[in-house]
Amino acid sequence: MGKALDGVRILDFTHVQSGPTCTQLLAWFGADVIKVERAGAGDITREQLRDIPDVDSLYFTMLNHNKRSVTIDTKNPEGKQVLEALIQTCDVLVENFAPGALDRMGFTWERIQALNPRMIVASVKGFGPGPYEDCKVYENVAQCAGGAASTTGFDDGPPVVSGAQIGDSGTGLHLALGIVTALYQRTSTGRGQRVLAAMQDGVLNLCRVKLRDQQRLERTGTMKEYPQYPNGTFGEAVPRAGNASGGGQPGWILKCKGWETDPNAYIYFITQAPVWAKICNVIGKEEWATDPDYATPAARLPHLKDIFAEIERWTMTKTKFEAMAILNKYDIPCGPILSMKEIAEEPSLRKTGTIVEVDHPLRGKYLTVGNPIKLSDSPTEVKRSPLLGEHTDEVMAELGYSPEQISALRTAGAI
Ligand code: CAO
Repeated sequence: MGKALDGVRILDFTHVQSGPTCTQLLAWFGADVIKVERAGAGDITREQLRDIPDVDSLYFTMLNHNKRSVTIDTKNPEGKQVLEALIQTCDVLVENFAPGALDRMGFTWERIQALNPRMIVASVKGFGPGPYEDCKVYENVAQCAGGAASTTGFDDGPPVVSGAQIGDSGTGLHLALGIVTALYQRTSTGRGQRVLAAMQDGVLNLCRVKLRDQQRLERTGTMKEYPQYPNGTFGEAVPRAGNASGGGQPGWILKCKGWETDPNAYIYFITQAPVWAKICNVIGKEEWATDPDYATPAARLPHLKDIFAEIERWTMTKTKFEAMAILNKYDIPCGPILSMKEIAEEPSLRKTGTIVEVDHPLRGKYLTVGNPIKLSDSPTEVKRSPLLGEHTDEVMAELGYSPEQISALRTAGAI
C-alpha cells in the first residue's frame, strides 16, 4: 500500500529531540527523510545517555526511525555545494539549530529561495520574535517559559516540570502540522514558505486552559474546582492545582490497594456529574445521591476534599485494575496510574503498533513508541534508525555524483 507522503523529500537538518520527532512523523507517513549530520560526530544524541558502549543510544534510535543518514560538512565549500544540490531536489528543509546558525552557514531564506522557490523551510526555535529570540532552549526551559511549570505541582511546593516532553516532542508535532499545511498550500500557490514553531508557543498552546483560568481568576477572584477552594487562598496568578482535573468534572488521584509499597498503586477518579448516583452506590454512600449538600455539582464543590477522601476509602480496598473494572461497569470515568514497565508490557499497545519492537544491527532488539497517529490508508512500518552516514553514497549517487567524485569529496572532508 502507498503512503500519504510518498514522493515528498525532506532535507532533515534536525538534532536532539524537537526537530527529529517532527521528521520521524513525516517519515512514518511516507516521506523520504534525509538526515544531514557532521561526519565523525553526527547528532549529539547518538552518544548521549548511552546504555551500550559505542552503540547509538536509545535517545537517538527512538527519535530517528525510517530516516536515511548522510554526512556533510556544511561549512566546507564543497560540502556546501552538496547541500545546495539537496536543497534543489527536496521539498522541505527542517531545522532546529540555535537561532542564526543556518544563516551563518550561508543558507539564508533568500539564498534557499533562489536555489528552490518551492522549498518549505521549517524551524523549531525556543522563542518567537521578541526579547528571547536569540536564546538557545531545551525542553524544560520551554516548559517553564510556556506556563506549564508554574501551573504544575502542588500549592505548597515549587513549580514542577512534566515527564511528558511537551516542549520538544510537542513542538515537533506542531511543526509537522505546519509542514503538511504548507505543502498543501503549495499545491495552489506553487511557492514554498517559512514555517516557525516556537517551543514557548507550543507549550502555551498545550496550556491554553490555564490562560482561560487566569482570566476567570481575574474576573471572579476564585476558582471553585481548584483545591485552594474553599479553605485556601488565591493570589494574582493561576496557582498549581495538584491533581485537580482542570475541566468541569472534578477529579483527583486516589490510593489503591498496595500503595504503601507500590509507588504507582493509584487511580485517577473523576466524579462526573451524570454518574454521581452510581458513584454513591459503588462506594456505599447512597444517601449522598439525594442529600442537598452532595446531590448537585455546585453543592459538591465545597466538599470535594471530603468526597475524595470517602471514595479513597473504597479505592484502597481494591487494586487499581480491580477498581478500574468495577467503575467502568458503571461508566464512571477513571484511569489507572500505569508505570512505564506496565505500559511496555501491555499486549494491546503492541497489537496496535503503539509500542513496537525494533531490531538494530548493533544494539539488537529494543522497544520504541510507534506512530501514535493511525491512518487507515497509510499504515506505519517502523524501521530502525540509520547508522551515521549509512546512506551517504546512496544519496550522493541519486544526486548524480560518480563514485570517483564521492571518494574525492570524502578525501577533502566535505562528506
Ligand atoms: N556541518 C558543519 N557544521 C554543522 C553541521 C554540519 N553538518 N550541523 C551543525 N553544524 C553547526 C552549526 O552550523 C552551528 O555552528 P555555529 O554555531 O558556528 O553557527 C553548530 O553546529 C552548533 O549548532 P547549535 O548551536 O544548534 O547546537 P548547540 O548544541 O550549541 O545547541 C540547542 C543545541 C538545542 C540548544 C540549539 O540548537 C537550539 O536552541 N535549537 C533551537 C531550539 C530547539 O530545538 N531546542 C530543543 C532541542 S531538544 O531539547
